[in-house]
Amino acid sequence: MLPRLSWLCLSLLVSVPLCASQAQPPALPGTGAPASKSDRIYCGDQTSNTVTVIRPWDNKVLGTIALGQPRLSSLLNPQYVDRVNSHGLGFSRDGKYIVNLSTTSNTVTVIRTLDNSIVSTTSVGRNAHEAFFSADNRTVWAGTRGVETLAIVDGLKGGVIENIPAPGGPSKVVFSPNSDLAYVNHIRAAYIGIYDVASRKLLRNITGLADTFSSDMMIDATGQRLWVAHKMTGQVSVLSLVTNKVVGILNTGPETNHPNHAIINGIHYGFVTVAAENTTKVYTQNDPEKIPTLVGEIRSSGVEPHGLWPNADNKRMYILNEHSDTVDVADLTSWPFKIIDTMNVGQEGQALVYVSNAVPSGNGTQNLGTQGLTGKPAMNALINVDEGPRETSWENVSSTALITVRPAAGLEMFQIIGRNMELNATYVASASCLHCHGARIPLVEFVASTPVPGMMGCGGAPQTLAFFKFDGVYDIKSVQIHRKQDD
Ligand SMILES: *[C@@H]1O[C@H](CO)[C@@H](O)[C@H](O)[C@H]1NC(C)=O
Ligand SMILES: *[C@@H]1O[C@H](CO)[C@@H](O)[C@H](O)[C@H]1NC(C)=O
Ligand SMILES: *[C@@H]1O[C@H](CO)[C@@H](O)[C@H](O)[C@H]1NC(C)=O
Ligand SMILES: *[C@@H]1O[C@H](CO)[C@@H](O)[C@H](O)[C@H]1NC(C)=O
Ligand SMILES: *[C@@H]1O[C@H](CO)[C@@H](O)[C@H](O)[C@H]1NC(C)=O
Ligand SMILES: *[C@@H]1O[C@H](CO)[C@@H](O)[C@H](O)[C@H]1NC(C)=O
Ligand SMILES: CC(=O)N[C@H]1CO[C@H](CO)[C@@H](O)[C@@H]1O
Repeated sequence: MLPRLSWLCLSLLVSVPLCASQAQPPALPGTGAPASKSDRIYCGDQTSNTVTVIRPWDNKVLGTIALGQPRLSSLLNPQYVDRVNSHGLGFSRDGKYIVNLSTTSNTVTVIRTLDNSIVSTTSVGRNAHEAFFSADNRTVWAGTRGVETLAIVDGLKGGVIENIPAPGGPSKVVFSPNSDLAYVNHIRAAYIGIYDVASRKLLRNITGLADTFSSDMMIDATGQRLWVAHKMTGQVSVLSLVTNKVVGILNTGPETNHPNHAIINGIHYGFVTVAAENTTKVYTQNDPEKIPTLVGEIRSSGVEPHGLWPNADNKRMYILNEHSDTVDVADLTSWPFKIIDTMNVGQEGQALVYVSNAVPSGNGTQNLGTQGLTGKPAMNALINVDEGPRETSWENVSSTALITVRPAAGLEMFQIIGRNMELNATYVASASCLHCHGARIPLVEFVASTPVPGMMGCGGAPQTLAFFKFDGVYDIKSVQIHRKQDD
């Protein structure tokens, strides 16, 4: 019943301006409201454990919503009961609610956009990752990657309504424009499950994806295209939802994060953030049955672009730089698309969503604080790893590491993304101590235990973390990493 009502509204959107303010991006041209002071952008910031709230009208960061402590602070205390690792974000079609997923504490938090207050908090299965509201603006479908089920949550009252089977570690849910169908990707199985929303039954699968691991994906405003990202292999499976088939595979690049869509001057554009290249690749795909064409890229102002979302009139794309703690604003009104502004946001942003008309009255600054807005940009350095004599056949591929340092809990969080190393070998990071006549101090030891797909014997270390006093003690430029030779 309700999905039909919303479909009716959607189908009338083109001609009935009354509904227009409700069309959320990515929106069909003419259906989304022009950018206004009521619009908001939300970013899920993992390390500061916050949601940053931005007013895109003047690109002003209004503040952050914090329900828990930043990473490390008191999370390891036996009495800590708040949420950990603010990560995925979704919203309701009426723009009244956003839903926030905490991957570590397995929680789904629903927030009222008008005043940033918490509506409900629900504990779900392991590793709640990304969720969306169905068209009733109430029921939340949440991908819980650690288990074999999807959690259907009552977003207003809180509580799990049902756990429905979704073998393979469901990661994200997106709905068709009329909300009759839900599409689900997984991190341990190479298929998209298509569910009937009303009966919550799996109708069919689309198989033939490029890889078993897919964390993120995005449907376009027409509901005809679904781009499924594969971070581990640096690819995107391009699906047609008209024929329910894989149309082709794009080799987008290492650490491919999120896709999104925009329709500009009648042309369908697909965007994909490619983190290791600090870029967002831009494709055109007018025919959903044909493989997209690469037309260019938007170079990030910062490091490791992750979540991205267009506004409702398809004139802007907002791109979150995970390792710089910034959001870039790209102008889509003239080619080539250019970055016209950059904002400092909370720490280690993952998802970003744009909600049209989120705050129809007042300025929506209630309940906001400043946790995570450190005023200190994260520092980054890309270094070559000293492998010594390599025994593998990958001596032609250079092994590198991205070092990121940002303040956390009175210390610094020292993060390493190790790439193209020797699988299962041990590495040591060290730096020269500024006050010890340059003595080199070992900082952290780690193992490159994540196999690089398609490169036998080659390993990565995607999330090495250590916490210690770095600022004022070491210079990031002095960091070195070498393979332990006795290993
Ligand atoms: C949900 O929000 C959409 C967009 O505003 C609206 O068209 C629809 O009627 C709402 N659904 C319900 C059940 O209120
Ligand atoms: C879809 O794939 C899943 C996982 O392999 C399987 O459990 C399920 O039976 C399949 N469903 C259909 C309708 O093909
Ligand atoms: C990404 O940004 C980092 C930090 O500025 C830089 O060191 C690195 O070279 C960049 N990578 C690419 C591929 O541009
Ligand atoms: C929002 O409104 C409140 C109350 O009127 C005011 O104190 C505050 O300065 C406003 N904030 C912004 C960012 O406009
Ligand atoms: C590196 O060497 C491997 C194994 O010999 C080969 O398959 C691969 O194509 C080479 N890669 C490059 C970039 O030269
Ligand atoms: C790497 O370590 C894992 C876990 O100990 C083991 O299962 C795997 O076989 C090892 N691979 C290689 C190439 O040594
Ligand atoms: C907006 C909001 O509620 N964000 C919360 C999302 O969940 C994380 C972890 O639970 C909280 O810290 C955020 O404040």
